[in-house]
Amino acid sequence: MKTLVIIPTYNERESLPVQLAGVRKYAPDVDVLVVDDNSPDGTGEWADAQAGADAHVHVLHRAGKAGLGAAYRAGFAWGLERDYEILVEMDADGSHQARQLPDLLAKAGEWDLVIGSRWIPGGTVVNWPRSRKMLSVWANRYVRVALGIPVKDATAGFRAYTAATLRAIDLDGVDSQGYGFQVDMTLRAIREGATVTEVPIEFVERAQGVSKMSGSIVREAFLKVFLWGLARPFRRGGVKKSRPRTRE
Ligand SMILES: Nc1nc2c(ncn2[C@@H]2O[C@H](COP(=O)(O)OP(=O)(O)O)[C@@H](O)[C@H]2O)c(=O)[nH]1
Ligand SMILES: [Mg+2]
Repeated sequence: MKTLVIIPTYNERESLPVQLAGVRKYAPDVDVLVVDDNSPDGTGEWADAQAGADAHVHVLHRAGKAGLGAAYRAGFAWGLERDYEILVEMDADGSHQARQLPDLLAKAGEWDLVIGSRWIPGGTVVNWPRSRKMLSVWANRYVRVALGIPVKDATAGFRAYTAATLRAIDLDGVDSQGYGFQVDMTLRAIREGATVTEVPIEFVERAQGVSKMSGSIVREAFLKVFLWGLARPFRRGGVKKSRPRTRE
């Protein structure tokens, strides 16, 4: 299937070369779209040079840092316009390992949404202190209970959507960022009747560069999940008949 891996970047000049080489190695047939928010460190220019030398590589330049969610929305629109059938989200920093991309792609299409999961058997996180692991585990339990969805790692950002699923979602209406964006997209996909599966991944904390996630992004996610959870009993007609199916 015609597949696009979307990699959002902001100051990933050290990480992106490794990640891009990995994707080209482990999934040589897929195309890559780097969505760069005018990184001051020259990530966008570096990506342009790669695109000039490799027809599988594309770059979408945006004016300035507008957040992860906005970058993905623009990347999805770019890919849908060009009739990609599978659209993959992947970080630039090496946390999502290119060698595990084929595991996601193997189930993409068969399932509407495939999530690379840290919190199912076989999934793991490398180089996180216990406190950060606990935050993610409990945040995901909270999401599951508050929203009533069966996904074990709804905040995960390594995932593959079918184009049909993304077309069914009102992408312009998704205004969340960061972890909230991932949960928001998961919930919207399930409400559209998408089938969801999780495949175990080994998530590796970045070795180069710095995280762009902030306390305000975490707080946004917690607040939104709380509000979506409150709104649940009042929702009318939004949930499709077909139940989401998950398996591990
Ligand atoms: N284009 C774009 N990419 C971003 C933005 N914020 C984060 N990213 C990218 O999103 C990915 C995940 O961000 P990261 O800082 O590693 O988040 P963390 O893994 O949760 O600490 C990386 O590839 C970042 O470069 C943004 O505002 N714009
Ligand atoms: Mg990261």
